Amino acid sequence: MKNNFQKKLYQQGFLKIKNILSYKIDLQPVLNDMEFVMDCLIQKNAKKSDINKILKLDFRKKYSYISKLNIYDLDQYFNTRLPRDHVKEDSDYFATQSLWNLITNKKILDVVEKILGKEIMSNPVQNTRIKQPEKKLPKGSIHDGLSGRTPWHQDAAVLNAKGQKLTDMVTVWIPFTRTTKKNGCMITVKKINKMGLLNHISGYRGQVQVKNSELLDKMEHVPLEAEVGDIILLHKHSIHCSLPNRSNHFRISADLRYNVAGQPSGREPLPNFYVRSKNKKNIKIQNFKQWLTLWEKAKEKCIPRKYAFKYPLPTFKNNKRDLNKLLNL
Ligand SMILES: O=C(O)CCC(=O)C(=O)O
Repeated sequence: MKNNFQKKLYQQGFLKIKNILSYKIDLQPVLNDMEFVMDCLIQKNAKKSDINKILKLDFRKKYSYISKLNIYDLDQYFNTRLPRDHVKEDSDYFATQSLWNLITNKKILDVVEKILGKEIMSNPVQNTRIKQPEKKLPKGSIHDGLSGRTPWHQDAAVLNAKGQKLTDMVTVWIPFTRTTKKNGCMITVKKINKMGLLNHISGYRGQVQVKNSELLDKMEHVPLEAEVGDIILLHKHSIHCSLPNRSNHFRISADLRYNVAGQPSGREPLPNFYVRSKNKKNIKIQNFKQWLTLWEKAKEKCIPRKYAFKYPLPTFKNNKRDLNKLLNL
């Protein structure tokens, strides 16, 4: 039997929970840590004579400055997870105390519990995204989901084949800035999650993308706008993408995921650990340092194979689960 929360999420494909996080307590620490990373990058990469001046700039100006320095894979310094490909000893990622606090935030877990039940694991499909105004982006980044538009996809499709079949996962999308149609909120199509997992293909720079996604462009969209303090939940089969940031402001967000304990994470060997359980002994990862150790151990395992995760693409070998077939087109 589904509870009201589960029913609503399944009925629509998304749910907005208003005003549950505190900017000061829950969100600003993450932005402060991002700024710390920027300061480190400035110290390392800026012209010596500029460093003191640049360090005095605000968040937005510092980021704009470093984004022009041609730093290899810049988004990765601000992203919570290992890079998808080319995992190396010195691969960086944004695993900070503030993010650990967010992943294990009681207010978030209370909501997740209503969807997944009392046995919950943090799922390693996680991102933090800093999106500058699109007009400031280099051409190659406009269709890159970390810094620009995100293609139409379902979150279940970013798991490996086992995860796609067996994992009950929910996405918790968290804005650090007010997010609107103008600055690139996500959009979705109501109830489209009910179609189940669709066939995906490899899109721009290997990003996973619904096959025939141009059909979605023509459908009626729901903009997933949100205020700071709100969170948005996505059903694993919700089809969504994000709009371009056509504003003059930054759009910053995190997307965290959780799965029912005991099911595959869909991204082995990346960290997948209990964050809530009736049996306290299951909560083995209890602080930031232990979490970071999990990521470092995962990195060691990923270095020889060179990748952190791979998408099984195309998702299905035949075309029975292509969007156009299911829409009878
Ligand atoms: O924040 C975005 O632009 C995209 C997020 C997204 O697609 C996701 O969380 O699956």
